[in-house]
Amino acid sequence: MLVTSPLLPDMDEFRELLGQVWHSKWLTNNGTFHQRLEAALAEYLKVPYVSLFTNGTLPLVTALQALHVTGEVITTPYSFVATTHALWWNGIKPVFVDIDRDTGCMDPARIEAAITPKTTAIMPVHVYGKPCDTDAIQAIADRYGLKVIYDAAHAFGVEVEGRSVLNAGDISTLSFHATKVYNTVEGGAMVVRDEKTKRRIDYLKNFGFAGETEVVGPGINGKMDEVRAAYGLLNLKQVDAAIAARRKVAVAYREALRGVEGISFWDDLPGVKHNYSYFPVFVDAEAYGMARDALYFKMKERNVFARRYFYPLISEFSTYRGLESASPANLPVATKMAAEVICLPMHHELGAEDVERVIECIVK
Ligand code: T4K
Repeated sequence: MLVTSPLLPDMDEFRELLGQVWHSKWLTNNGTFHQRLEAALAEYLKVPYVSLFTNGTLPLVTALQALHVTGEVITTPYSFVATTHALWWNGIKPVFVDIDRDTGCMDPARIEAAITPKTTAIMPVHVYGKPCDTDAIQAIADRYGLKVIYDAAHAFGVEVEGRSVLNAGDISTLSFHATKVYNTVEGGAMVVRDEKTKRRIDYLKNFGFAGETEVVGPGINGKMDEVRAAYGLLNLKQVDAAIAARRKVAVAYREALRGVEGISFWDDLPGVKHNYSYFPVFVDAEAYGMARDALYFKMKERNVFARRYFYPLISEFSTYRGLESASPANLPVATKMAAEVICLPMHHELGAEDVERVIECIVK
């Protein structure tokens, strides 16, 4: 049993759309499926504008460029490595701050002390789809004149009090990788507030071309093709059902694991529409009587492939380890969480028997 399984569209329906792509002979560069998916996603996600990308890393790289972010950016070490790599690709120095134990997201109380005259932006992550404290982060950004770019790779469809979390900050980015709640095989998107920015992003993801002969900046090739946009349109029809199935799994895990000594997890937050993209549990080695890694390998022996997302911390990888802010003393909460976390299998196809098998590994 793997940690996740991709949501796949109906093969016949996909074949039908593929036929349309073949017939049109228009394969990429802002084709009709691309346009339709952008509009459909903006509506589904309750956001003003969506610009599709070929993966979830390039919108991060492009957002930083589009907002002219330079110098230093305050970010979290508790994420997938792409978050910090996007800064590196822009020649920006990452400054890591610690996270909040209750959400896994950047702790706003740690941000101000990390601001220097070189700081130009904050790049938090709604990790596991848990919303950051966006009000607190925005208040600091406003006070210091900083941009905010949310890596919302995990936050597809997440809402707080009926409003999309993707509307926070200046820009949010999404990943539609095969392992995500909603996927287009590989894919991603940027969520922007206004038409002018959307146009600029559309230029930048197409090498900077604004028309046949004008290039407005050093853009990149970040475009999504027609085949994946068509696939994405079909997956959008079934993503609600997939999220509902994931929720059932989360409820079953919580029911079975509540009260198991040394195992903790998060409950749903009031007022939040979650997407159940991951189900992290935390292993207190002493109280549980077994370290996280021992449990992870025990599960593996039983063919239950959980994952240690996000271990090691980004700040522990060789590229970033030398930074002052990467020291474990600066990141005690993140360091502890990375040592304790294990993400249990979580996807739309897991049945009661699968859940039972996972639980048996942990409880017995
Ligand atoms: N920001 C954040 C916060 C992110 O989490 C990510 C990506 C990004 C940015 C960048 O977005 P992208 O550029 O990737 O769109 C996976 C994904 O590759 C990555 O997209 C994701 N985050 C990260 C958290 O997880 P791996 O190395 O763990 O993937 P892999 O190949 O080990 O797959 C995990 C499990 O999924 C496998 O055990 C089996 C299953 N699987 C996987 C694939 C690819 C399938 O069943 N089918 C498949 O096709 O990184």
